[in-house]
Formats: sequence, structure tokens, C-alpha cells
Amino acid sequence: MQTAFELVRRAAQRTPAQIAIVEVASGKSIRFDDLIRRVEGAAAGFLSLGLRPGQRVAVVLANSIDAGVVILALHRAGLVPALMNPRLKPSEIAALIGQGEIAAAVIEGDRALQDALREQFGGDFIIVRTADARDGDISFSDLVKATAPASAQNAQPEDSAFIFYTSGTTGLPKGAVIPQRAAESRMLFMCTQCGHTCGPHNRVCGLMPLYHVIGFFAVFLKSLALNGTLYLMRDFVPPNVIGTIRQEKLTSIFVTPTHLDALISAGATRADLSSLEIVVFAGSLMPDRVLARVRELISGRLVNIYGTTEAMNSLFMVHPTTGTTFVPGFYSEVRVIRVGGSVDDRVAPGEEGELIVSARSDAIFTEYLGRPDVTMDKLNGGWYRTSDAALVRPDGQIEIRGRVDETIISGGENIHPNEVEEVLLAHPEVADCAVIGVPNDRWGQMVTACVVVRNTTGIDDLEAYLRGSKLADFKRPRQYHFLQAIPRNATNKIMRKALLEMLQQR
Ligand code: 01A
Ligand code: AMP
Ligand code: MG
Repeated sequence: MQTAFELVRRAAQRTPAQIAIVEVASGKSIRFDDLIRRVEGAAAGFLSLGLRPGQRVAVVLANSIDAGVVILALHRAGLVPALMNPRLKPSEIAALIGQGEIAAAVIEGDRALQDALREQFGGDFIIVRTADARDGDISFSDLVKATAPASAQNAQPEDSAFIFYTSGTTGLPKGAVIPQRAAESRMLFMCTQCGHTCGPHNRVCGLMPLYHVIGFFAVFLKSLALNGTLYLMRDFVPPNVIGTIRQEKLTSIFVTPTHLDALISAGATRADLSSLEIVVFAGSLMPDRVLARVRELISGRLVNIYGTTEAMNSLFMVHPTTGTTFVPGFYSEVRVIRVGGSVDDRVAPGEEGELIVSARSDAIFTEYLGRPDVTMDKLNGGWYRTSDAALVRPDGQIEIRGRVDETIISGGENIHPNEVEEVLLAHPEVADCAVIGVPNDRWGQMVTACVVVRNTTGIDDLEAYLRGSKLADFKRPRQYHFLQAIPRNATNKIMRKALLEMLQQR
């Protein structure tokens, strides 16, 4: 077993002087040997704060060289980074920190977040800032100056290494605990299935956020472990991305269908993208119309990767002609079972069921942080239940057909309708509401609110209210429908399928 840090340390021994990461917006860069030095320094710095190995530390950072160093340094020190989306509102982040019994947080320059954490967790809660540190704040740039810890990393395969959040059931997002043994296979599938090879020829587009498993394992760790140079991007500005690919002759990119649709809309040409030897996409269903355009634009190897935070890659398709069909991955065994059935209750070919994936894989997560009930529900009998609807086709290929639960996937982010509905219902003028995902070429699914209002509330009012609410902006509905009543069944459950059909007929 190699840990994530070990993979990067060994790469640095092979190519110490090679540029490991370029921060595209600032132009800053860091060599492999300097990266390891900074990680060692920061690891010692984190331990000097009194943090003990095994403790969890929230990391709330957008993509940057510092973010990469922070994550690797915590991991090097035996601490467990819990990676959180900085797009979440302060109250959402505080809730995750409270739920996860987390000892410290590394944040950027967000005073509102710092204040919220101070208020909820008191003066002893350790907060490290990577930007705009003032008197009394712990500054990450000071921590890095510490001297390296003497003892080597002593990680055991089943030790917790990282926590990544994913939503799907009601309530707070769940923290999936990823063990030390998982790092290798979580990046190596990029070699076995997508065609990456080791060497400094790799010039990798680093668009995916480090706080999700694709961005961390399949982009950041893969690029470093294979001795590539990672062009790390903080914001997604399509013309800038196209320019960087062209100027730097980037050789590979891993994105969501949403990114690809936006690059197409921004006018990307075949010539702009001609250096890309490997183009991988994942995160949500690829709409056929977007795929057709992508196939015209890409001359390199095109791969659709299906995976989850919990199990990483499970299915893939090289040079796909539709967005929905796959074969099992190199590290995977899959089944389609009756929804709600046992793991042996397989459906016949052609019949829709739930996709489950074998837990006999180094890549599999160990548990949901503090949620043994949900862990038992989703991971039992040696299989992980994905909540994705699938069927086995006569030719053996697996077709993904959407979700068996109510999760909405917009731009590769999971959003549970209940979290949006709960906030909408708290508006005094909203008598009832239902939130659903409507298929959309840009977002995969577009968060759509059906609202029953008491008086004269309109979209502008609801928008302003939600912007000021505890709900992260990316979860906000992008479309509203004002209805007389929400269709509900005999047990008062929202009839989401019927609602979607109704909207699509309008
Ligand atoms: O009206 P405003 O100002 O609030 O609108 C703003 C944002 O709120 C809105 N926005 C979104 C989303 C979203 N996902 N859905 C709906 N609205 N994100 C942002 O867009 C307006 C512009 O804001 P921004 O911050 O400039 O947004 P962008 O930078 O353009 O962000 C869009 C992105 C698509 C780039 C962003 O959502 C993103 O980075 N998505 C990728 C998420 C990701 O990494 N997903 C992978 C999860 S891992 C699980 C998985 O699927 C998997 C698959 C395979 C795991 C393992 C394997 Cl092997
Ligand atoms: P998460 O729950 O955040 O781990 O995201 C994983 C979910 O994203 C899967 O269960 C699928 O619903 C969806 N997903 C990921 N990759 C693909 C893909 N290539 N095609 C269709 N859906 C995908
Ligand atoms: Mg943007």
C-alpha cells in the first residue's frame, strides 16, 4: 500500500526539479522537491498547534497550491482532512463540523465563516487562515515555516485518511470516510481505463474542485503521482480554460458534462482542444446532444467514467456513442438488483433495478462519519448500494437510467430536494412547495421549484430570500412554477414523477 503522500513523495524523488503545480490565475508554481518540503513543514506546523494524529480537520478551500499543500500536510501528519465545499454557507459548514467532531478548520479569508465557527465552537477551536490573517489569527504561511517532523508516516491500511461529503438522503450531507488503502486504486483507474501513463509528459487541466473525490484523487493525486504538471484552476471561466489548454498544450482534462457544455457554448474549436490526448468526464448523466458535440471537438481518447464518492470508479466507457452505457471498471464488480431487495435479488436483463457495487475493493469507503445507521443501510452483505437506477442490456453493457432516490445532480453537485423545500417553506408567503430536478443540457438536472403561494409573492422575492438564507447558492432553484396545489399521494408524499411529467407537458 502507498498512501497519497507516499505516492507524491516517490514521484518527487523521480523528478525533483519538475514543476508539480502551476496556479493558473496567479502564475505561481511549485517544483516537486519544494512541494514535499512545504508539505513536511506544514505537517510539523499543524502538529505544533497541539493537534494529535487521528484528529479530524476541516479544510474549506477553493483550488490553489496552498489548498493542495494543506491537504497533503494534514494527511502527512496523520490528521484526517475533512474536505468541505467553500460554496456552502457558514451555517452549513458549522453544522458539518459539529456533526463530525472536528478539531480544527483551515479556511481562506472568510470573516463570516470564522465568526460563525467562533460563535458555535468557542475560542479554543483552532482556525488556520490561508489568506488575510490579522493579529491573533493563525496564519498558514507561518505554519509552513516549521521544521519537518522526524518520524515517517506510519499509516495502516484501514486507518481513516480523508473525509469527503456527499448528499443523497435527507438531513446533512454525509461524510464518507476514505481509508489509507484506497488512495492507490482511486488514482490508478485513470491509468487502466483512461490511458494515463507515468512521466513528465502529462500536462493536466486542474479544473475539478479538490474537495470532491474526482478533483482530489483522479486529477490532483493522479497528476502528481504520475510526475505530471498540474495546471490548477480556481474559477471556471470557459474562455480562460480554452486559452490555457491551447497555450500550455495541456494533454488531459477531467471534467463534468456541465463543464464540457459550457466550453462548447464558449466557442471551443477542434484546434483549441487538439493537444488533449485524454478527455474524461463524470459526475452526472451526459446528455446525448452534448456528447455529440464533444465527439466532434475531441480528437483524443474520450472516456465516460461512472463513479461515486463511496466506491470511486465502478463503470466506464471509452469513445462512448451514448451518454448512458458502460462496462464495469478494472477494479469493479457490479450487479443490478430489485430496488429494496437483497444483494442476491438480481433483476432480469432489460429490467430496471438499483446498481450495487462490490465492496471487495481497495477503493471502497469504510463508513459514514457518525452515521452507523446509514452505513448499515448502504454498505452491507459485501456490496455498496449506489441509489442509481440501472439495467443490464442484452449485450451485457450496463445502462444508467437516473436515480432510485430523490437526489438532484446539478453540475456534478448533489442536492437533496428536502433541504431546498425546508428553506422555501419557512418563507411566510409559501404555503406549499416541491423541488425537483428537470433534465437540462447545461446542468444535467436543473433545480426547479414548484410553489404554492398565499398572496402575491413572486420570483424576485423568493430569489432574494433564498440568497439571504442558510442555503448555498448553487442549491437555489434556477426555475420556478407557481401552482394551485402540489400533487401528493395518499400518504402525503410529493408525487415527483407526476410533477415532472406535468411540467414537461406544459
Ligand atoms: O445565481 P448565482 O450567482 O448563485 O449562480 C452562480 C452559482 O450559484 C451557480 N452554480 C451552480 C452550480 C451547480 N453545480 N449547479 C447549479 N448552479 N455551481 C455553481 O452558477 C453561478 C456561477 O457561480 P460560479 O461559482 O462561478 O460557478 P462555476 O464556477 O461556473 O461552477 C459550476 C461548476 C460546474 C464548475 C461547479 O459546480 C463544479 O465545480 N462542479 C463540479 C462538482 C464536482 O466535482 N463533482 C464531482 C463529485 S465526485 C462524485 C462523482 O460523481 C464521482 C464520479 C466518478 C466520483 C468518483 C468517480 Cl470515479
Ligand atoms: P456522489 O453521490 O457525489 O458521490 O456522486 C455520485 C453520483 O453521481 C452517482 O451515484 C451518479 O448518480 C452520478 N454519476 C457519477 N458519474 C456519472 C456518470 N458518468 N454518468 C451518470 N451519472 C454519474
Ligand atoms: Mg464561474
